[in-house]
Amino acid sequence: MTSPFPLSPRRSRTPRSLTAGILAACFLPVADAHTAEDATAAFEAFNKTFLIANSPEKAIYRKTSSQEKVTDFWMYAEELEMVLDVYERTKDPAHKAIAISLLNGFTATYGEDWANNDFNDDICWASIAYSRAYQLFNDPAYRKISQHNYDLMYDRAWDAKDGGLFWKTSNQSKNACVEGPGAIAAFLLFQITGDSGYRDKANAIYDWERKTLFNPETGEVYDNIRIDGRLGKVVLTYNPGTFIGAANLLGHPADAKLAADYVKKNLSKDGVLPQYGENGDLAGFNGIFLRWMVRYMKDNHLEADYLPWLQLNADKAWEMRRPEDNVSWSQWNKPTAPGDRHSWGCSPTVVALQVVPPAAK
Ligand code: 7K2
Repeated sequence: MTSPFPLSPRRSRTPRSLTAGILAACFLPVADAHTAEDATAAFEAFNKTFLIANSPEKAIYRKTSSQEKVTDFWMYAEELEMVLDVYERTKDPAHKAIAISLLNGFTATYGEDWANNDFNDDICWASIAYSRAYQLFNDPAYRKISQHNYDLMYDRAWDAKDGGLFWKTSNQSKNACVEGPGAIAAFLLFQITGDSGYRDKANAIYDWERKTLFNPETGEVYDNIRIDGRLGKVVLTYNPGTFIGAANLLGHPADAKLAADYVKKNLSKDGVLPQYGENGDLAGFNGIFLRWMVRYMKDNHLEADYLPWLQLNADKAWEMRRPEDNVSWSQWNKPTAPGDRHSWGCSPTVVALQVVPPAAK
């Protein structure tokens, strides 16, 4: 694919011996390096394809590029996080305005009280998004929404006898997708309210997840445990992602390293994160992984260990975009197909380009 920025250096033009040396050193395939301009272009392309503005103050993301239907609750919550990633990078008032209109669209669609959503993880994801929105924009309404819904989730989800948050209100399993986000959401609430009770909750949830769903021998973060004690042992990238995020926030960098190294060495193929299909929950998992992985890397100054690998993923994500509209899906080993696309499946590319620092020129 021809680069829209012909002046930017293309690694594929480096002399063969040097390329071979780089390859031998990192065992990673080579892709064109992404730039800050690409990161903005990716966001603009996503909005052109998936954003529907009802008014200047209210917008939503649609589920697919061919339908008006709004994207599902938890996918929308994570797409809000994607937009906050954009604003954190650019601090551009125009991006702030887009974020606020989409936050308005979220509450217009799903309300300010989420008690009728049976998925405890959904409430954690959205609580994280609203706490982050408060941290960035200082509007107390966002803090209130986050706190109110986290509290009602926690009251129904925490197992006072055995520990852990139940995934759904039917209380049949405890899943990493609620534990990691539940710990992160509690810690953010501690940061924005000053109430140390939230820090205690974050620690208790994290400790339970580490004891129950984490394998310190291998670094695996398992998906879930059912009430009959059976473990669902699949490792899906968003779970190590939020485990790493919580471990980093709560002061357990050695745990974060084990989980990160497992994803790097055992889940990536030729360095590229798993090729989750675009249709369904898994489609956006690599964006969640990258958000928390990069934060951990930066906070602990581990660029030498992880940055080339993470840049490879961001670069591949962008390289696989469709030249006609710059939209890129979730499978970074093959070019984005023409036709109808899912917004959730196209969000990890946008996240990757925001959070992964571009290679220095
Ligand atoms: O089984 C859980 C989880 O443990 C697993 O990792 C994923 C992916 O699937 C569910 S969680 C995904 C969602 C299902 N639809 C509605 C969403 O709100 C919900 O959280 O296999």
